[in-house]
Amino acid sequence: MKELHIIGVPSDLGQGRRGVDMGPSAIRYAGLSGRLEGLGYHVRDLGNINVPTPEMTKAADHKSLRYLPEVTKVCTDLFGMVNKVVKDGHLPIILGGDHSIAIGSVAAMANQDQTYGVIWFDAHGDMNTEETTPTGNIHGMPLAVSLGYGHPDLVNIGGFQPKIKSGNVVLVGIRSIDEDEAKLMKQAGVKAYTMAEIDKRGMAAVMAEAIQIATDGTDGVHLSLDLDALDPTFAPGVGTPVNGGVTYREGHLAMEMLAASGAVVSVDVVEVNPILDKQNQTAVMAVELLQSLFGKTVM
Ligand code: B3U
Ligand code: MN
Ligand code: MN
Repeated sequence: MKELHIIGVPSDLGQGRRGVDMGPSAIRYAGLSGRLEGLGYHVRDLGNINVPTPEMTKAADHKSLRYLPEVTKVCTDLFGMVNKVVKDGHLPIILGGDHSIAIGSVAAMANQDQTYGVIWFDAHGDMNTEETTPTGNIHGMPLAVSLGYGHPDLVNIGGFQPKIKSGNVVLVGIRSIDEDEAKLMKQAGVKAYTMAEIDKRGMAAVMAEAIQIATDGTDGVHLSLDLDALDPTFAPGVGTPVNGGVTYREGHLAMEMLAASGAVVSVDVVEVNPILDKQNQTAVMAVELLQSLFGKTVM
């Protein structure tokens, strides 16, 4: 069995609200390593990537790409670290931090001899660019960047682009898309399962298709799990909560189906903001979802 290697990225540079920088601590405090060891895995925690705090930097001098140099550096460092973990034969679990960090982790997975599909759990499309962003926050852009759209400093992390092909990329859980972002999603040809589709067809049917798309002709799947995909009832501690999300049971079903597929080779767990929580409940939810993802069953 592969070892699971945990990497924390305490970054809140990619979004507008403080607190997601505490995500890695919150998820560790919720017992991640012990829970995964309880499932029989060898777990190694590699600690955190060094991330500057917003107070250290000259803030928003780039209005439509806030903290561009800092985010680029963090993602480049993460690229190096994840790249090494995977080349050494281990499975990386990357704890955010805001979702901008996925620019680094997806880049590392794309840098391997194998090719991987991507399943992106999110309330949002994360398909904005410098031209379409309403906020300037880079956490609204990582999927676009991975597909080759966006600022060259971000798109070229790792020295090649695009990182992924739209034919093997799936969004699940979306319910908040900006107008021009939707245009790029269509243009790029990314398959997106909205909450309406999950309501109509059920999570099981949606996930079966999502896994099919992400594994078709690939050697595995990178799961990018934004906790805001879940309904705020179950995951209130996220930077930008949106009502009408994935339920506790649907979330676990999705993770169990991914576990059964045996396809997952790397995971991001992002946007956990414990400041907005009661008793660390969103990090606890994240850890429970990871238990299901790594094979926890009832019997
Ligand atoms: N689409 C908006 C809001 C947003 C994106 N991702 C999150 N929020 N978490 C934006 O800023 O790009
Ligand atoms: Mn996201
Ligand atoms: Mn989101």
